[in-house]
Amino acid sequence: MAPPPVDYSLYLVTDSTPAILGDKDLVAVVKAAVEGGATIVQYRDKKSDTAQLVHNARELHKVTKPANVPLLINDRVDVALRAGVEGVHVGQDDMDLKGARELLGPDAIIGVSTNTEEEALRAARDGADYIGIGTVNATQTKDNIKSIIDTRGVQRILTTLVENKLGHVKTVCIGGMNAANSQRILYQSATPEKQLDGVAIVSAIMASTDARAASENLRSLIATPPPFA
Ligand code: TZP
Ligand code: MG
Repeated sequence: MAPPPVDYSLYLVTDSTPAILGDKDLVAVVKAAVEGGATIVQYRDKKSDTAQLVHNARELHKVTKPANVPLLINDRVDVALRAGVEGVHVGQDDMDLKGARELLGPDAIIGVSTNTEEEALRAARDGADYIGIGTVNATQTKDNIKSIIDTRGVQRILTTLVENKLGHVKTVCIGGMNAANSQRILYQSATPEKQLDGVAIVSAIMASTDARAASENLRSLIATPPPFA
């Protein structure tokens, strides 16, 4: 049986650094976010060693799996395999998509970070389930940002996918997304043929003192057209 369709609408990307997570507990914050309506979670952790990554991934999976929320691992296909989670998210400098697909199999969810039309086309052609499009707005959360592409850049990528008959690939945008801008950016980046499937968020959820309420609020904003639409 084919795996169920994935809901990308509120895509939580974790961050365990003190600047964002503070002294909160990673698993507790993700649990609250899932209760509040996060639809998919990416465990992103650039600091922990492999054993810790596998441990944390398993703990996070105990929270996401019963809620039918897919858990993906950033960068590390080996960790995804060991923890038995639903997929991975790879950047342009990580394991290539075809290699990840070979290791994880056809049902795994595989996403790729993209910043340009060329990167988006390549990821879609190579069989990405979704692409992360960014960086949309300036953000402190990520080092080495290539370029800020704004809603126009997102729209150019959506248009290019459709023009190349790759409109089936799912899309989320990332970078400085929050409750104040998500509705507008979803709306303004849309083309007549294709719109974003969701927003990917780190700090607006992970740094919040109430991840559940933040997620509930974002989920309802995302589901509602902006007042000026
Ligand atoms: N990729 C592009 S921007 C970004 C990543 C992982 C970080 C987004 O974090 P925030 O806090 O939602 O701006
Ligand atoms: Mg990466």
